[in-house]
Amino acid sequence: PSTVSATSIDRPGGFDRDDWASGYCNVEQELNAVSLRPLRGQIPAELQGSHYRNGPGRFERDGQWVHHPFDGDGMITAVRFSDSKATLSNRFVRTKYWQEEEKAGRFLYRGVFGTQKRGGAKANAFDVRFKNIANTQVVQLGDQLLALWEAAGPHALDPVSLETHGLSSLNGVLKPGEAFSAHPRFDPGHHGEPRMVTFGVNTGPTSKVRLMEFATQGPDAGRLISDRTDSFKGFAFLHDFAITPNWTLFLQNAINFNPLPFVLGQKGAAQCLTSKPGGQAKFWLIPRDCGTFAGQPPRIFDAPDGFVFHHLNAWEEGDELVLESIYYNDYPSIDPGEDFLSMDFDFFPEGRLEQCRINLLGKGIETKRFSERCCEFAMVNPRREGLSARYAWMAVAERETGYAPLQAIKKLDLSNGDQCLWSAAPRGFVSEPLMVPRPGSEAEDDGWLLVFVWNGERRASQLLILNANDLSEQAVLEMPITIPYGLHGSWVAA
Ligand code: 3ON
Ligand code: FE
Repeated sequence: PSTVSATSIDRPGGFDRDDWASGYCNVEQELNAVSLRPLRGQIPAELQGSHYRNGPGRFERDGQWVHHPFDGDGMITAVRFSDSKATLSNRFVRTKYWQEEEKAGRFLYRGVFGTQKRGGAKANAFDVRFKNIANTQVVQLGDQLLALWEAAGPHALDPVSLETHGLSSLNGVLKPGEAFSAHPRFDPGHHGEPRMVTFGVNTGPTSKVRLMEFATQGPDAGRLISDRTDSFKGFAFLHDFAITPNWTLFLQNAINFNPLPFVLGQKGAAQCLTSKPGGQAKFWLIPRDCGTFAGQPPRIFDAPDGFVFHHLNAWEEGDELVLESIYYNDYPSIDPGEDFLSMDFDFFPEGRLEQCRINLLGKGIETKRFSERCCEFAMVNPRREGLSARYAWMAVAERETGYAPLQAIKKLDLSNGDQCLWSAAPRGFVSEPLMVPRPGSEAEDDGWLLVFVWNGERRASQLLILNANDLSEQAVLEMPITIPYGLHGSWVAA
């Protein structure tokens, strides 16, 4: 495979820890439709729509830092593009927890990833409430935006003002407190109309997966059109899944959940997840109601070793389902004694993209690793969701092996391994790239990538628009406020 660098890299693998750490900062201001002018380049006229992002916006209260960035309250960022102009709005999700803690000026709740109330284990013991901080993803469904956090229900927001309406049952679909995944997948129209396919998990010694499909267009938008629930043996941490026209694919990691340290106030719930030695990961394949296998029971197959948060894509090929995922050697946890800002990168597992062919006739699986380079947040052209795709875009480390912060964007040709890189190193750090196809385009790599970059030199957030085909820089917009490293984002075309 050949490597093309779109920019030169003066210090391969090198970065400054303070530059990196400065990207975790409280957001102090909320803006409403403030104009953004490009620092360089031009906003393409065909780029018309809204880019929504979610991610932690508050890391510290009263001098106490969250134990892990995933415990930060969700803040929504909206960048709207129209006629080569852009505006920025941002607003915290007014969860019940955010409102109470804002008033008190300090943390009142434990975070799932290890943030504790002050006062040690004693002050935290037996407080087993989950703080729904609505920080993981934001998507539009019907006339509402949904701020998602996978262990509880969605918060509905106004798409224009970003005001929080409150927790939503989605017109009675969800029971109070029911978990609703932060990783909906958008079926581009494999069965006619486009749909949002998503799930909720209720886990324990057995795990129940509720699969839901919602209409996303026309007067029906937001209506539940399919719903099934299946039970599986064992505990499951299912952060993400993948879809094809006929299947949904889940990977049950081989991990245990021992909640005792959580109950005793010693650890956050997510710190109680540990790899199951000698355990066997499983694929859970659940047929979609609109497909050929509707109504049939799930199929279960052995999965490769390793821990997976995110999948890239999946598709059907004869008797096989092919699933591409980012594998870690182990569940990456930050222990109670560790401070995330001074964590030792050398002991953190790196994520690597692998393709797994699952034979539906039970003839086994076949796995291939695309690259050793640490990656996260990968996606294909959204029109290829569920179909075999030639290209993937993802955030990667600057160095070619081992764990390191994400500083570059990679376009990977999945057919031959060719790659193209755009790098923000040594002083820049990237978030999840979002691929937006050019309206009416045919070519799979015709469009743009929207990437938030933390510029460590300027201590500023920038939104980068790259051309998706060659990762050449189209425009750089500097934000008037700092926007910390986020989690996931979405695109709503105008
Ligand atoms: O029984 C419970 C089931 C459950 C759903 C156990 C539990 C408390 C652990 C739980 C809750 C899980 C939650 C709330 C997960 C939230 C995950 C989250 C906010 C983000 C995950 C992101 C994953 C990755 C790989 C991000 C990587 C980011 C970078 C490399 C860049 O910094
Ligand atoms: Fe995720």
